[in-house]
Amino acid sequence: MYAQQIKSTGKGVQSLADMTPEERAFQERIDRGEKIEPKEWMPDGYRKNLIRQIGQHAHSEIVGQLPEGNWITRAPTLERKANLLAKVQDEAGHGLYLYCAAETLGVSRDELFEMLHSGKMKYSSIFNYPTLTWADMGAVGWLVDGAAIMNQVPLQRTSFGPYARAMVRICKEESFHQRQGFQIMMVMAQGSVDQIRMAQDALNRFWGPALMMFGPSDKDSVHSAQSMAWKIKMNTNDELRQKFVDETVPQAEYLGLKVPDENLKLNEETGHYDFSQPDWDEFYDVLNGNGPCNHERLEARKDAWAEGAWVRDAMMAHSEKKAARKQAAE
Ligand code: FAQ
Repeated sequence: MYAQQIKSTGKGVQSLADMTPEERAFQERIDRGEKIEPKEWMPDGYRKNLIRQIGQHAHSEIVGQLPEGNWITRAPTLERKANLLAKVQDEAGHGLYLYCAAETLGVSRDELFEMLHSGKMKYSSIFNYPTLTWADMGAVGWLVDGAAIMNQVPLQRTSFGPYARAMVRICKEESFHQRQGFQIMMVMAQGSVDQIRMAQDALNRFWGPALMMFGPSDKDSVHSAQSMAWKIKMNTNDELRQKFVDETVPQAEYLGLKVPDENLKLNEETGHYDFSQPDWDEFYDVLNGNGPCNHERLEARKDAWAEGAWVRDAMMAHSEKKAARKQAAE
């Protein structure tokens, strides 16, 4: 069973008239733009949906270290190695803030990991693709972090306080990551014929999967309606995908690279780019555990968990010893 194999659980949005007085008061707080804090009353569905989204987000940050970690020892210069190492460490930090935010909702970190390892919880589809060349480090920073920020900047205004606050710091770091990736692409795109070819190849392979990061099209999105009513999500999947395309296409043009989409065209009437939808069959295939790296990524996480057992045990033993000493001294 892979992490991506899980049935969606969303339901339709309840109208104000169908709500209990408690639920209505809660919804009105959300509508007024108030933040919900962990110890306050919240509907069960709100709590569950947040645990699902924040948990998936945290897992994505942690699994997301793997494609780039692959390149730390092979980065072309010491400076590039140091930058990439710092970026991968940042992703670990993002995962930790997000696990902490999820824990405030009453789920433990052990439970969250168990759900990842047993396949009950997802992580972003993008991390099931391999990173084959150094140019992929540019494409990941530019496109993957670029898509991540597009989705996460609005989440700074999400209704759940700990999630919104975690997003503020995460977005600052992600935007640095995006620039780091763009700068790698810029050097490659101005380099030798082989380097330009590698940069174009990386864009070709990551474009579609980056578009998939925003989730299924709005008509197929299970959670959007309720999540937006609760301000767990601030925009629909298609809105953010369009925004990403509109911002990224001019950047590709600046690099002298071609976005791999024959239908891509600025629509003078709407002021937005028309573009081809990504391959949704491939998206669902990846979600069902059949992407090129699903198995490898999940095994790496399970091994890391097993190998870290002695650290967790040692920390527990240390804290128990400290607590016992404190109790004896009282
Ligand atoms: N991959 O009803 P919707 C990053 C699932 S962080 C896998 O539209 P929703 C940083 C979805 O869970 C990247 N599964 O779902 C970094 C649901 O299944 P469920 C992660 C996906 O939640 C950069 C089902 O499909 N960012 O990259 C995907 O309303 C570089 C139906 O979909 C976040 O998590 C997908 N792409 O919208 C790290 C941001 N899309 O749960 C290292 C927060 C959908 O019912 C290097 N999350 N699904 O079993 C969100 O904004 C939302 O959860 C969406 C999905 C937009 C991802």
